[in-house]
Amino acid sequence: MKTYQNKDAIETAYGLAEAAYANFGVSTGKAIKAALAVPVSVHCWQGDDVTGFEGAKGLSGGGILATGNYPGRARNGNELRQDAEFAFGLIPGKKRFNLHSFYAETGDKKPGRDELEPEHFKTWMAWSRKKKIPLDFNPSFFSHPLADEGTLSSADPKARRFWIRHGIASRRIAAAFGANQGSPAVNNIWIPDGSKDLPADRLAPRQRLKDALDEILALKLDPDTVTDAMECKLFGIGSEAYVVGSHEFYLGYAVANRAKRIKLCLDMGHFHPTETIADKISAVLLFVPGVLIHFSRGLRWDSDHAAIYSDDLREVCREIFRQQAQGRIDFALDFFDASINRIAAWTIGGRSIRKAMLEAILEPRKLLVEAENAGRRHERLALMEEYKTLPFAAVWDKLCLDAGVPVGPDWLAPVGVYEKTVLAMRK
Ligand code: RNT
Ligand code: ZN
Repeated sequence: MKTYQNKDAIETAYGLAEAAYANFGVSTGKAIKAALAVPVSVHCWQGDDVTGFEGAKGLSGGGILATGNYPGRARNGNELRQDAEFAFGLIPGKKRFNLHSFYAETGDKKPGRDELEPEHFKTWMAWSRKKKIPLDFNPSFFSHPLADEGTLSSADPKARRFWIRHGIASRRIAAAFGANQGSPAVNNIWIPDGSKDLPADRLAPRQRLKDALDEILALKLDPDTVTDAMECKLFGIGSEAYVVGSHEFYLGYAVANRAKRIKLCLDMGHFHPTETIADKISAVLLFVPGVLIHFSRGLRWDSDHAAIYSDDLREVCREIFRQQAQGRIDFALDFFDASINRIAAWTIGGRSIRKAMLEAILEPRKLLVEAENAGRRHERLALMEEYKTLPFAAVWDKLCLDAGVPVGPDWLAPVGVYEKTVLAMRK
C-alpha cells in the first residue's frame, strides 16, 4: 500500500484547511492542541477478551459476552502491557489505562477478590509511573462462581457480603493508584445483576443494591486519589427483562448522595438500541459532579462492538465541547471484539474518539450560538450543514503528524508486522 506519511502533502493540504476553518472563525492549530490534551482511558480488557489473570478460560456469566477466536490474545501482564504500549504508539493524544480487578498479578498466591490489596497491582503501578500512563480501576462483579445469582443485589447474604468486601477492596486499590500517579483514579462500579425473564419483584434487589452501595461508600477516601462512578444499563445478555442497576437507579443514587461526588457512567451501548446518550449529558451534568463515558457501539443485542467514528459518537463529542464540559467528562473506551486483531480494535476505537473530539472542537460554536440567540434558525442549520464538508481530513492528518503517530491507514502495516512477529508466537 502507498504511504500516507507524506509530510509535504499533509502540510499543503493543512494550510488550505487552516484557511477554510479560519473563515468560520476557528483556529485549527488551537483545536489540534486541545484535542491532543484530553486523556482517553484505554480499557485493558480488549487485549485479552475480558479474561483476566485468575486462570479463567474466558468471560463468563453476566450480561456481557466476548465472541470470536482471533489468535494472539494477551495471556499475562507482560503481554498485555506490551500490546497496550504498541497500540498507544498508534493512537494520538494523552492516554490512561483502565484495569479490572482480575488483572491483579498475585504470583503463587490466590487471594479472593475480597482480599485484593494495592500490592497485587504493584507491577501495574510501577509501569504506570515509568510510562506516565495514569490508571483507572473497576471492581469485577462477573466471571466468578459467587456471581451466578447476582452480586451486590443478591438475596444470599454470604454472596452479597463477599461482593461488598470486593467493592471496598477495589476502592482502596483505586486510591492507591491515585496516590501513585498524583491524580485521582476513577473507580467504576458496574454489576450484571438482573433477570432474563420477567421478575415478580423489581424492588427488593434494588433496595439491596442501594444498601450495599451505602456500605461500600461509607469508607471515606481522599478525593484527590479516587473518584467513584456507577454504570447504568437497560438490558444485557441474559438480563433482557430486568437490570437492577438501571439508569434511574444510579442517577437517583448519585443525586441523593451528592456529598459523595459520585459520577454517572453512561455507556453508549446501554440504552434502547435507537437511544443515544448525547442529549443526556447536559441534563445529568446539572445534578452530578461528572460523567464517565464508555465509548462503545451497540449492535443489535450486543453493547460492546468497537467504537467507530459514527454519527452517534460524533454527536456525543459535539455535545461535550459545545457545553465546554470536557473538564467534567472522563473519556473511556469499553468494547471487546475477540474476532479481530485486538491491537487494531484498540487503535480503531482510540483514533475514532480523538477524531470525533477534534471535529467537535473545530465546530464554529460561536457562530451557531450567535445565530441561535438572534433567532436566525435557518442560519444555524445552514452553518451546521456547511461545516460538515469543511476539509476536516487535512486537520486530522496534521494532528496525527504532530502527535507522531501514523497518518491514515499507515498504522495497519506495523500492526501486521507485530501480528507476525509477536502475536503469532502465542500458541
Ligand atoms: C458492561 C459494562 C462494563 C463492562 C466492563 C468490562 O455492560 O459496559 O463497563 O463492559 O466493565
Ligand atoms: Zn461499559
